[in-house]
Parts: sequence; structure tokens; C-alpha cells
Amino acid sequence: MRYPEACDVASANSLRRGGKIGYGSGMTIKPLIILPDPVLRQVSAPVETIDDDIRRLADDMLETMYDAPGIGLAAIQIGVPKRLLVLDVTKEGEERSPLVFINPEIVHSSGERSVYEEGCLSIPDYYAEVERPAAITVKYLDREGRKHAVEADGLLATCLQHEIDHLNGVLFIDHISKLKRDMVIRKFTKAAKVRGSRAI
Ligand code: GNR
Ligand code: NI
Repeated sequence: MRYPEACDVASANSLRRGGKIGYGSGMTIKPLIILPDPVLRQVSAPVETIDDDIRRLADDMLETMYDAPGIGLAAIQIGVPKRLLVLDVTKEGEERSPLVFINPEIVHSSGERSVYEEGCLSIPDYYAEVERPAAITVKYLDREGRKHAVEADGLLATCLQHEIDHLNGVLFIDHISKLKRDMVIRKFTKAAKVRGSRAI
């Protein structure tokens, strides 16, 4: 389930995907990698140095996520195999709360499970229920390189697990039945062939 937002400068700009947002903001909406692109199966490498390039990447990811709109995005979804993810699970109408997680690690998962209907910007318009640990503790670095640990439950816990899966080349469809997964992959493989055979 995605939380659509009010139309803002970024979403009005979705036709300009790949271009700069507004004048001088310096943020860029990047094209999303879509299933069955094998890039999505890469295991991302740890971020070695948190510098301005990484902070710019995080800003571009946030801009791309808000434009989509989505509540999370992993760097691999814009083709960058680094262990970096962004999130904002606030609801439409609430003040934005952009979060950046660098080299996140799940250090504890609850025995209790919860089920959410998940979607993925790399698998557009497909939704399915996924069961995951209801609460987790995640260690990570922020955009300044400071160490943090966060205890998450609810949608934040689900979204963090969905994004950390991306860093390991895992998609939410890997957590559903093989029958459903094969159907989705077949559908997206056909759609990719149609896209590929069309002159642009
Ligand atoms: O926008 C998104 N919504 C969502 C809903 C339920 C569980 C996970 C997510 S993440 C998804 C954006 C995305 O694809 N992130 O990788
Ligand atoms: Ni996703």
C-alpha cells in the first residue's frame, strides 16, 4: 500500500523524470529499475565513506521516492548497488519526515509477526500480503556518519525490512507463494519485452 500525496512540485514534475527538480534545488528524480531487471538481484556493497556524493544520492533518492510516490526506496532501485535506503512513513497531510539509513543492520527481530499488504516501486501496481517480524531493532549510520539504533514496529518495521531486503537482492514477491511469484514475474517479463521492442 502506498500513501499517495498531494500534488507538489516534484509530482507535477514526474513527466520530467530524470531531470532536475525546479530551479537550483540540485535534486534529481532518477528512473526506477523495474522487475525483471537483474540489477534488482544484486547484493549491494557497504558505503565506505559518507561524503557529499552519498548525501546527494540520498537527496535524489528522497526526491524520486516522493515523486513516485512511495514510502521507501533502496539505492539499487535507481541502479546504485550501495547499502543506503530512504524512508518516510508519515501519512498524507502530515509533515514530511525523511529518513536516511546507511549500512543498516537488523540486530533483533521479534517472534511476533504481522501481515501488511506490500507494494514495490520496482513492481508497479502489484500488491500482496507479506508476513514479517512485527518489530525489529536496526543499527545504522545517518547522513553525517553518526551511529544510531532504532526500535521499529508497525509500518516502519515492515518498510525497513522491505528496504533492507532490497540491499540483499530480495524482493517482497520472494515472500509470497511460488505460484503467485511466477505469475508476477511472467507478467513483468512480457511487459518488459513489449517495452523493449517499441522504438522510443
Ligand atoms: O511505497 C512503498 N510502499 C510499501 C508498502 C508496504 C510495504 C512496503 C512498501 S515500500 C514501497 C516502496 C518501495 O518499493 N521500496 O522499496
Ligand atoms: Ni521495494
